[in-house]
This record gives sequence, structure tokens and C-alpha cells, in this order.
Amino acid sequence: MKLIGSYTSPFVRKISILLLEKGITFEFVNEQPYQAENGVAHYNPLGKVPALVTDDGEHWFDSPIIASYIELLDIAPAMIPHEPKAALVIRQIEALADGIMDAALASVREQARPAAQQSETELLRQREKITRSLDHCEALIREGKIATDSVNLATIAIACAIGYLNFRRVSPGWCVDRPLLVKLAETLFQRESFARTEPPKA
Ligand SMILES: N[C@@H](CCC(=O)N[C@@H](CS)C(=O)NCC(=O)O)C(=O)O
Repeated sequence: MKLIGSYTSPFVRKISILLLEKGITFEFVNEQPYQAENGVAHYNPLGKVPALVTDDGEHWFDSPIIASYIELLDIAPAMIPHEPKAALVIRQIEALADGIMDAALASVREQARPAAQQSETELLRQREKITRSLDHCEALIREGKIATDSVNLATIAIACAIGYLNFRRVSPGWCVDRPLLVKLAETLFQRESFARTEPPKA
């Protein structure tokens, strides 16, 4: 199995962690989707990472679909519950975490443009998405819908989103007044799968 991705993408990190937690061996194919002449479109016509290529040559893309494919392999530990409604709850939290990643990535891309072309309105719009979504996560934990010490697709996705905020210094004050989210992130960051997939420092 080959995982096509970059070491800085939080979506790729989510998939790497699922594979590591399940002990599935894979080859990491390093591709930079934002660099000219990259080979990502060969695996995903959208030109985005992650993409997964199975030993049978199937191509899977978009991280939620890849997560579903990995779960279909039926290798313990389960990262998505079997019961359909419980699975949907986990998938919705994954979608929320992915949305935080999307908004953070959009902010990073906006800030990479020449200063005169950057839109404060757009940056604020993305920041508000992140703030609302983090507040929603904190509330979900407070209401007992997410346990800070459970390891599943939802908690992994949330921790990857927070790891990306830290890495790119987007919303640097995210931890203020969100003690439960801090606890969740600190718990998951201690796992070997997270340590092994930390984005490069520079
Ligand atoms: N919804 C996609 C988002 C993936 C995504 O946005 N990946 C970024 C890297 S972090 C990318 O490849 N961007 C390239 C582009 O948009 O052209 C997923 O969950 O896989």
C-alpha cells in the first residue's frame, strides 16, 4: 500500500496515524501538491493529498474516503463504530475537524500572497470558522459526546487539526478557555503514531 502525501498536510497526517495505529505497513510517497511539476494528479485528479494506492492498484482519495477504506480492511482497533448512527456521529466530528484544517489551510494560503493582495475579510471569515468549530468541539467533550482519552477517527482528526494550528501558528490562542480540548490534544500527542508524524520543524 502506498500513501501519497506531504509531511506537512494534516489530512495526510490523519491517514498516516490511522495506518500506524492499526499496524498496517505502507510506503510513503512524498509529493508536494503546491509545487510545480508534482505528480499528485496521477493519483487524484483533484491534485490533492492524501491519496492511497492499494496493492491491487486501486486509487482512493479524499481523506474521509481513505479512512472508510482502511476501516473496511477490518483490522483492529476499530476507529469507527459499527453501529450506523454512532458511526455518523464520529464522521460528523471528523468533518468538523477537517473543516478546521480547510480553514487553517485557506488562512495560510491567503497570508502567503503579497501583502497588498491579502484580504482581511477573508482571513477573518476563516478565523471565525475555526473559533466556532473549536468551541463546538469543546462543548462536545463537555457534554460527554467525545472522551478526551479515546482514540478513534474523531479524536485523531481533532488532534491533527490542532497540531496543524500549532504548526502554522494559526489561531495561536486556541487553547485559552478550552481546557478539555487541550487535554484531548495533550493525550493524543503522547502517542507514538503522533510523535512519528510530527510535521518538520522548518
Ligand atoms: N478534502 C480533502 C482535502 C485535502 C487537501 O486540501 N489537501 C491539501 C494539502 S493539505 C492539498 O493537497 N492541496 C492542493 C490543492 O488544493 O491544489 C481531503 O480530506 O483529503
